[in-house]
Amino acid sequence: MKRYLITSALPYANGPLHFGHLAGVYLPADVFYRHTKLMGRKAIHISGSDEHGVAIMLNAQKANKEYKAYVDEWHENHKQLFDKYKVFFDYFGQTSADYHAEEVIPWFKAIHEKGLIGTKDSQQLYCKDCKNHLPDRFVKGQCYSCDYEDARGDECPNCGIIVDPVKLKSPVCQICSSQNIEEVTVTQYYLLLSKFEKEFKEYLSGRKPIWRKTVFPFVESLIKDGLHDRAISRDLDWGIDVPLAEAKGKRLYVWFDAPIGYVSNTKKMIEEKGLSEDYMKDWWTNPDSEIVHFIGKDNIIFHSIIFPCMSMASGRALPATDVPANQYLNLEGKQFSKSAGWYVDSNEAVEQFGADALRYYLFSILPEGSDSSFTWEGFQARVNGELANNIGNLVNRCLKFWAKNWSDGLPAEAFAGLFGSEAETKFSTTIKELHEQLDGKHIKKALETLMALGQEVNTYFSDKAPWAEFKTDPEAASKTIAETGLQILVLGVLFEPFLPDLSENILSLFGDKITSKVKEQIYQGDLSILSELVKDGYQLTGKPKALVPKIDDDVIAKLKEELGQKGN
Ligand code: B3M
Ligand code: ZN
Repeated sequence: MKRYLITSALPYANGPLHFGHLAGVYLPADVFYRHTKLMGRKAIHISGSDEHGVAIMLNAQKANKEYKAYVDEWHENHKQLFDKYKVFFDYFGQTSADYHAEEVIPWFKAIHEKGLIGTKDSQQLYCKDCKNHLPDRFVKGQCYSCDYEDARGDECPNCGIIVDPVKLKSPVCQICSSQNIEEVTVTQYYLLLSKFEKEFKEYLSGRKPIWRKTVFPFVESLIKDGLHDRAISRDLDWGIDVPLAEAKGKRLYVWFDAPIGYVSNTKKMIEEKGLSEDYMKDWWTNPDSEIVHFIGKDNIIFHSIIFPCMSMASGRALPATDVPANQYLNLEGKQFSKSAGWYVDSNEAVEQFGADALRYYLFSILPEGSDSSFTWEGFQARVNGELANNIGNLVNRCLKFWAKNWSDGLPAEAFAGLFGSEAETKFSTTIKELHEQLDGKHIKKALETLMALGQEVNTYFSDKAPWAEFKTDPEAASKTIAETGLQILVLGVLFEPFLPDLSENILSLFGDKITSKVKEQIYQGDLSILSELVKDGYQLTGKPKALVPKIDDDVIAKLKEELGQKGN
């Protein structure tokens, strides 16, 4: 049976996560994972903190903290944020932990033994004042391509080129701000991708039908003049040692060890849960595994070229099945930037509005095919106009009326009209459509499909007006409530991947007859379980309360004002 290895990009333990990270990676991965599990398939969701690299070293130094203490703090911070947004991981580990290095070493050795890692001399900048080598972000200067003043040693944020740091004009050391910089020759280890071109291209051609239109052609364009060797070592004092006796003092480049984190964290998960599985045989090298990497578009090269090559070359993992990379989410039209104050604290937001409202809005603007933008007004409009009006209200009106007028339960006959009805058929076909969309990772579309169904139920219910019906024909009203109520139960189940809290709140009103097995059966579209459930009538448990609070204008006005002030 197929099993799903779902991974989310390991966030750098280096600062707060904003809506862009959540919408670009973690929320879509969470929906896909929850959907896959509800379908009764075997799946795990793996991620963890990415804790090496120059950016982290610089920020830890600025914060006057030890590297390990610094990354541990952000690791905890991110874990708590994911909990609040109801993003579930089977394991969320750390790349600075020993178990991770223990997995990275055999990868390096296996690739090295195949002759696919070698040394090369290259030019590097060296700060004569603080006596540090200056790779990547340790140096800034003027871009040689677009003249932008603040280009980094790894990339130019203005024109987007991958920067060769020795070519930067007027380079400045980012550790001590000195300009007393010279060029020196250093030996580094390289991943010899140029020798692996044939194997990679063969693999890539098989991916064409599966990968997104925003991913596959981009990957093709990246390799149009062949695969290039890439340096995978650095002269730094934070990172995993290059595991060769002659490589004293060299550390692995962060992007070599980070993706192996998916594998090391799977191993650790199995160990901690005490499972009898083998992380390689059962998961990473199992031909039945679908390996799905959720990432943002800036990580495509690593997940669709470099890590697949590393995986195939080492024989320690199969290459990715799918790389559903998303585009960027902006904030009111401009890129999120903490330093420029153009930024919303995602932790404060979830404390204020809860996971349902934010998840709902973020899914509705998911940057799947193109960049999109978070706006406070959009948030209010979507939550109030769609989620609260069509779903929250419907559930509230119907189930309250049920609880009030049939507190001992509705009789079996009241439900009968739903079975074999058009509404039931509509549910069945929509559920199939939903499955297809979610299997294809079209999450935004899937939510639209589900909301359209909810809206139909809502319209039907409003048109029937059971509160008026009740006065003249209570039996007719009981049918309306029973049939709508059952549809709400199904909607509640279908909402689980998107809005797990809302789903749980709805289902809790239906009591403990809704076991996880019943839930799965309904989710999978087997509606025959419904007649079974109501065969002796059905009684609600608990009192329905407002599920989706509306967001007031003045709350939004205040948030917009705060944003304006921060951004100035
Ligand atoms: N930490 C990049 C990022 O957060 C990086 C992803 C690693 S995935 C192996 O954008
Ligand atoms: Zn310096």
